Amino acid sequence: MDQEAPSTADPNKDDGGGLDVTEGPRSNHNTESSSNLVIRDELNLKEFAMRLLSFPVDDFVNHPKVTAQECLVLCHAALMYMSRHTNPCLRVSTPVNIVGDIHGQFHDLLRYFDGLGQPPATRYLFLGDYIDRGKYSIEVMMLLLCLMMLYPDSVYLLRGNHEAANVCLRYGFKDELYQRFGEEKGIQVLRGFLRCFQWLPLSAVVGRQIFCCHGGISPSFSLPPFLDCDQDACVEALNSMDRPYEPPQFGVHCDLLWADPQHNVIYDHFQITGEKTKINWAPTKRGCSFLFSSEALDSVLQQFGVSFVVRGHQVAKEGFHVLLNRHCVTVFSAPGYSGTHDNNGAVLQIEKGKINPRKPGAFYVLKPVPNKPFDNLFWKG
Ligand SMILES: [Mn+2]
Repeated sequence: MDQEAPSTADPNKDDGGGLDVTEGPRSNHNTESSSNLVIRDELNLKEFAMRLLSFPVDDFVNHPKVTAQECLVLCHAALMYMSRHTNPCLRVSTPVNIVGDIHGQFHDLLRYFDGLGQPPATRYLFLGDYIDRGKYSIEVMMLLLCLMMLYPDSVYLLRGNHEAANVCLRYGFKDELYQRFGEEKGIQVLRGFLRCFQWLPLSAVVGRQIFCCHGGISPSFSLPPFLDCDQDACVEALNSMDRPYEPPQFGVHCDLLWADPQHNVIYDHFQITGEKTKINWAPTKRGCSFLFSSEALDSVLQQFGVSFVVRGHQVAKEGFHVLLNRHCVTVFSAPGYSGTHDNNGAVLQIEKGKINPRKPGAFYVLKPVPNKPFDNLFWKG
């Protein structure tokens, strides 16, 4: 079905039925006839952002009002926006705050905005994993998509491995949508989000000196089309990928979403000669992609002409973890992750201008709020 919200829809009724955003980008996007709920309109986007931004950070019982219809309309608008205005590899200028995994912890997202400033006055690059685990994933995703469209020069979003059908059906997001909107509307909204996720950019280069992605680097960077490429040619090769897509099980797009750094030296266990062989890429327990060594990282840094890789994807006790000769920075921004960890959350603050190749920036750290009601905030298991 190729249609917007029917013009006969009652704006006061949260009726997701009939809103089937099934197609990709369309040129004939007529918001006038689509619905009385014209969330694409800038004023209404602002109103919607304000509704979420003004939610009290200590209210762990209620949710801000977000309807199924608003989700569908905003997802489609975000899909249209990303297909027209983003590349798979973004260029982001400084100053910028780099935010790691949020995982449905909406209150903590608001706490970062309180501490560091709201867009557009403050610029943010988010490294993905907005959803799952926490029970406010709808609010996190909707606010960030909304801010991305309102403030294109201040809010940049990358895809995380959780922004994919085979992951978010299992770790809470699907259940949250079903619980909030009922099964019938919930599945429509889920489809809308999944279609939107298929357009999220995968990587970014900050100030020409930092490479950012959710997971990590790829052994595919030493193969065509990346072989012998400098930064501009690598970015061009990354941008040649087709969207929309679901993350594949192997290859560069899988690695950008799933790879992890490995601090210790990795040895090959296949010992025909009895000698241990040091290797730079090893299989991981996650079931796809690789662990990468310091040497593997250094060759990719040299190829891209950057000083650091900044990525999320792994819980860090302090909210951040600097490793591989200080060339790889993990940023994890969900304090008290999943209700089962007592980790801090952190955001990496990159200042304006040239980046120090020894130290990319400072960390803004949030401690977990004690005694939060676990059942209201997190999915079990
Ligand atoms: Mn992840």
